Amino acid sequence: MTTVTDSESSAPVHGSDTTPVGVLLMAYGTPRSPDEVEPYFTHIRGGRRPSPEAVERLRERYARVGGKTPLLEITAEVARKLQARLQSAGRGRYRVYFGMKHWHPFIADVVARIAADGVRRVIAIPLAPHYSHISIGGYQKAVEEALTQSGNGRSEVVFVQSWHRNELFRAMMARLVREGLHSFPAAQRHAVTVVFSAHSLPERIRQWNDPYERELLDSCAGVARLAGVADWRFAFQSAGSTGEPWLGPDIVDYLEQLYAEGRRYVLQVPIGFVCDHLEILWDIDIEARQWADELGMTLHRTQLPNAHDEFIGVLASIVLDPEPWTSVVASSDADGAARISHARA
Ligand code: FEC
Repeated sequence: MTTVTDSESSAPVHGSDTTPVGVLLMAYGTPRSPDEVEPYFTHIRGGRRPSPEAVERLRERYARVGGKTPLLEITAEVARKLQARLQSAGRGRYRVYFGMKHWHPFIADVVARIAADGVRRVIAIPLAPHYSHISIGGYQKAVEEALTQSGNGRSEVVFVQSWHRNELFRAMMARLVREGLHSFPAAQRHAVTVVFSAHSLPERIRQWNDPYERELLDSCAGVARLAGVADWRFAFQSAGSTGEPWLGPDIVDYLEQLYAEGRRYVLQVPIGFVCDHLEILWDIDIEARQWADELGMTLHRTQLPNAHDEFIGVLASIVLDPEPWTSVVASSDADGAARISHARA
């Protein structure tokens, strides 16, 4: 059961349009127990089984962050709170669901459930603010495939692709940066270097002129301006080991560079993520922090939006006006077999 709607969530509260609209929040997915690590990892790798050593290393990382990560619970809470927010704003026709790209509840199962609930219009929102063909394109593909397979007749999915320019998102991130700066003692604050970070991707994305890096830099510049931070940097994190080059610099190497520049205090702002999970709790809180400690530097990071009310407000604003963030609409025809996708201007 993946919906968090209640029996009243499709009740019209005002206006004449009573047609239910589904909101599908999509996140990466996380194993719920050590046994699930191997099949989860295999799914991430597109079905190729990882070596037993690689599985063991990954299991160990989950063990070190407490056995599992809170990604699933946080996403469920975000969905619950968004449902309540829309309901209390008189938008009872929205029904909020959530699905995952790489683990249960899979997007395909949730799309089938939405169709079974009789919901024919869906706004699909990846819980990652910047577009890249590999990551956001993967969410989109999962939705489109599910739509084709569900065979539940005519339906339309508005796919929100990239929402980092949402003003409420930027204001929230700026607040988190300011709070992060205040986590340093006043005497150190002026010497803190703000380093934004996002998940690395294979360098080959540059060959197809992927907007990922441009969007990230635009996003960081906008948030830094709002936060009043003039000197900021950007580094990638969490690169995979797939035998091909990944985008850099990696944050761990970048700390060495900052050290060489005489910097000793760093505030990391993982702007590419919206909740606590392995790439935060392991990659930053354990790995990067340990490296900073060894160098004799102090590394703090900003809090993640998680299920904070302000983030719920960001998502609600996207749901109520998805057009600026949308470029793809996918629809299945009456017999549910075909789908059409087209780019919006
Ligand atoms: O808390 C958790 O259990 C889940 C943490 C998690 C998030 C996440 C987000 C993103 N990833 C992105 C791209 C890639 C590419 C590969 C890749 C591999 C992994 C592995 C784990 C993992 N990712 Fe992830 N990612 C999370 C976890 N990711 C575990 C496998 C072990 C490893 O490489 O560390 C490489 C795939 C391959 O091998 O072929 C590419 C991107 C995001 C941010 C957008 C999003 O959240 O969807 C991009 C959270």
